[in-house]
Amino acid sequence: MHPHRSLPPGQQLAAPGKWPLVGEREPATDPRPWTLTIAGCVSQPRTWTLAEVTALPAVTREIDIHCVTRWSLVGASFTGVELATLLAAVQPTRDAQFLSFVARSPRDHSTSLPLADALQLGTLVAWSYQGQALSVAHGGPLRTVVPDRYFYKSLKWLTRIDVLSEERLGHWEGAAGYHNRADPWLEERFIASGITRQQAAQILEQRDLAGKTFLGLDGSQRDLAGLRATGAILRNASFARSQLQGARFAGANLVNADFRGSDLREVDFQGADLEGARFLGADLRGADLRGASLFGALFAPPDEAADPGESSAACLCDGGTRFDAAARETLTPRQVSHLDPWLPRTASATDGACS
Ligand SMILES: Nc1nc2c(c(=O)[nH]1)N[C@H]1C(S)=C(S)[C@@H](COP(=O)(O)O)O[C@H]1N2
Ligand SMILES: [Mo]
Repeated sequence: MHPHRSLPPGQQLAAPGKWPLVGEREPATDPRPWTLTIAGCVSQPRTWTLAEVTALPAVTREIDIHCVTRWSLVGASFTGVELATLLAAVQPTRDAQFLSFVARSPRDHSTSLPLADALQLGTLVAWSYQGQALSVAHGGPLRTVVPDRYFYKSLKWLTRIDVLSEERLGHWEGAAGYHNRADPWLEERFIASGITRQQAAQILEQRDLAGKTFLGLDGSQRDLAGLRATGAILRNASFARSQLQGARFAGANLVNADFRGSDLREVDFQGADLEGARFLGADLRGADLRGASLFGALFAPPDEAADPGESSAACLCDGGTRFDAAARETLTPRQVSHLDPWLPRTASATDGACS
């Protein structure tokens, strides 16, 4: 087992008392009462009402949450029923190899796990967090919590578990390019990019990625000044030590992007998804990060940092670097203390003319 309360590599603690919201924000609107069904390769398919689920033998466990976008929440207390208890009631057949957890959500979100892993990890079907009913935004009335896997394996608004003989990849594991096993201790965040560095060079030559999708693109150590990448989907891209002055990344998905040591002067990051992005040693003078999502983003080395490969320099900002007041709420205390001079105090302080 892993030493209690240590953090997996590349993770930092979320701001104390803050549980970030990730992915879908609410379940599908559906007037029918909540039910949980387990079907597929089982001898006794079954549907439970919510009252029946919560009447099953409950356990309370402290579980560490590790989001792939580099924030962790340790010792979160969840109450629910063990997946093992539910599965014992339906009796998986000999063909049963995989589970697909399906949400009652706008996109019928799903995620998958090998049956053996789901059991061995102690997967919980939870309805309560720190002694309170799970909030709807965090997956209430019912969600799974899978210890020792990145949190995208923990499904909000669970309504069905399909027991399968063959694997059916979920939302993040399929086209989005997230690693299918997702072991945080092995940093299994993304599948390897299918794009070679040479292909990346060709793609970047035009300096126009606007609206395009390239996962794991290697744009490191390049002159990309003025790059157009508005609305592009560039998860896990590397732009380490690149020249990106004046680049346009408004509304882009830059989850876990690597901007270490890059020149980001005057870059437009407005409304971009920068969760888990790294800016150590980057030059952010004049950059605009208003409306960007910053959970897990790294601007200065975290306290926990002992990663020898990590540049130890904090990023550079100036009076022209712009953040929302919300950044103060989403970043960790260490990040806030470094960025303090450039973070607006409160929403009312930024539009003070109203008072
Ligand atoms: N139904 C549903 N479940 C989901 C997601 C989602 O988008 N929809 N996102 C996953 C991801 S990536 C994470 S990190 C966690 C976030 O849960 P939280 O919003 O309660 O922190 O839910 C996971 N389960
Ligand atoms: Mo996530």
